[in-house]
Amino acid sequence: MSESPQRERATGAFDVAVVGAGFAGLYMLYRLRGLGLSARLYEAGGGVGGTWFWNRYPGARCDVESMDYSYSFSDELQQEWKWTERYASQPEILAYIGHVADRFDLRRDIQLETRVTAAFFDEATTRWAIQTDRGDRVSARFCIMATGCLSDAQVPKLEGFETFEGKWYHTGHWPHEGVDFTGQRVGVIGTGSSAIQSIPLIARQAAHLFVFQRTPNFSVPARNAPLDPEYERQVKSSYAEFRRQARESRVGFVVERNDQSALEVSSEERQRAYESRWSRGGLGFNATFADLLTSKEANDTAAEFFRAKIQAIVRDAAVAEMLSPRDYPVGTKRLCVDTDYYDTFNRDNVTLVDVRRAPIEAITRHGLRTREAEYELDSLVFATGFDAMTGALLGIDIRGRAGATLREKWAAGPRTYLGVATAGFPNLFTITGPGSPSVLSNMIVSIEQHVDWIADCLVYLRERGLGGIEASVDAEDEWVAHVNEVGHATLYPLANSWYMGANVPGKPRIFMPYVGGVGAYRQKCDDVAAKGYEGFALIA
Ligand code: FAD
Ligand code: N01
Repeated sequence: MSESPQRERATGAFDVAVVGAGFAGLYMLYRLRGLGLSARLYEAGGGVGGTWFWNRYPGARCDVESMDYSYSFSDELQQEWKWTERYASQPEILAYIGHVADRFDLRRDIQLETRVTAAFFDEATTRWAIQTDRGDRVSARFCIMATGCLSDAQVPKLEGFETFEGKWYHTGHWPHEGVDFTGQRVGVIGTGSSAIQSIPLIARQAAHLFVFQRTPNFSVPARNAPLDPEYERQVKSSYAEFRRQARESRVGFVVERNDQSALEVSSEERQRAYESRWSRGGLGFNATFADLLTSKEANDTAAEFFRAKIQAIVRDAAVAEMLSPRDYPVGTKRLCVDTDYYDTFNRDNVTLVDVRRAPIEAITRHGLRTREAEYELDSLVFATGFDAMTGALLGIDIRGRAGATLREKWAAGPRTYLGVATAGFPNLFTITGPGSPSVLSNMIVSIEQHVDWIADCLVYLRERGLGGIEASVDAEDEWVAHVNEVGHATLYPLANSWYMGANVPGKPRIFMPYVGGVGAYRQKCDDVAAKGYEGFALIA
């Protein structure tokens, strides 16, 4: 990317400060411009794109189809952009976001390579004071966090880490120039989505690849392919309707749903249904039956199907068994979508190491030691994920009324009203914050919905000459209880997932996203707005 960071320090006052230049921040900036509001956007990275700027590991790719995973706000944009594949690759998505930034002239209000370190609310002026690591000090009436749900990369604290003499990488901070593993002994720690995408490609390059697995994952084939021109033409000819259906759906894209229980059909019919989804590929697998995420018994039939597939693909029975998840239901950790993942374990140069049974004890000068063995490595790849949903927000020293910190308020888990605001922090918005559907959906749909809702809210306040808005404690308590209730009516809490905060030592175990569905959630947000922002206090 040929983006030279703008080095000018910002001072002074804006209507709005936005943090983060991913899909959320860029669209927010676009809307603010349209409203004639002054805005400054700060981005820690050296370019726009967020997730797609940072995650440049081999095989990085979307698992929501490209015709869905794109902005809908401009018909010209969606008509003119041409995706090349069913699932867009990271470089293509990054090119798309860059195109959006240029096409809508967004870059002039974006300050790159600038991390927001603090945001303090001043009750006397009803304004936020924003500080950055580059010395900026600005004030803004509104502060909008577009900091991302999966942007705070986690490298586990392992003894001896600093002594490692090889090279190490995190998938979420991949070098822009790429990495050549040719001839190397490479270790990958983790078997989540990032690992599952990168392992087959690293295996083709490395002399030997060791995969250090703590928990096996369920993964369905992507069946990626060049985008079918006929499908593209069909979608583009009715994009408005296509988008409407996505907005009203459960997950932000339309999947063929089946209202039947997995338990009400014969085992032959069930097998046919799973086979058909498996051969179509992708996340639609979750919708094979209506109760896969609510009935353990139903889910067991899907888990059994996966394990049989793994055993059919992987020739070594012991390795196949190690790759077979047995202690959490399908879909309760995000379902992975892969190209040749399981088959990669048939290669002679790939070794799967079970670090659940024999945990990693230390990183050494020349590799890694588990309780059972020592592995010599030239490079180590951490595919160890993120402090999801709250990490980036709590990485900023955010203080609301009476100097209360968000960190303290959320010490036992995030508390929000609708995932977009939190009591005690007036005029602060969190795009796709905890308590909203966000990571359980096609995130572009959820991002656009939040951004539009916030933009409408700002118009509402302006038209009435109001200085601000703040979630009430009662509305927030009710929402948190509702989010918990619907979450616990599903199987999600049964997994040690990042949805539950389980991947970060010491993080509270709370099911953070809202599982009530994108369409129903949108309706709820619209109702709140229609009732004069019910559950919020309006500030004169
Ligand atoms: P991000 O893209 O994460 O952008 C947030 C930005 O905020 C980052 O650039 C970060 O540097 C910046 N930032 C954070 N804190 C600060 C600070 N204090 N100061 C300044 N800047 C800050 N979602 C899907 O729906 N489908 C997919 O297929 C899919 N695939 C994914 C694949 C990967 C590898 C990952 C990691 C995530 C994927 N996601 C997917 C989720 C993805 O994060 C969202 O789809 C979307 O890109 C999020 O956009 P965002 O703008 O909300 O956040
Ligand atoms: O991260 P993860 P990710 N020792 O947290 C293991 C999106 N995404 O970057 O399960 C040993 O899922 C950890 O083990 P365990 C998508 O939403 C999408 O892969 O905690 N192992 C796990 O195996 C996704 O869900 C795509 O036992 C350790 C792995 O590291 C989200 O981003 C692609 C460990 C982390 O998996 C995050 O995915 C990529 C330790 N100390 C990402 N610490 C698409 O396909 C962690 N692990 C679209």
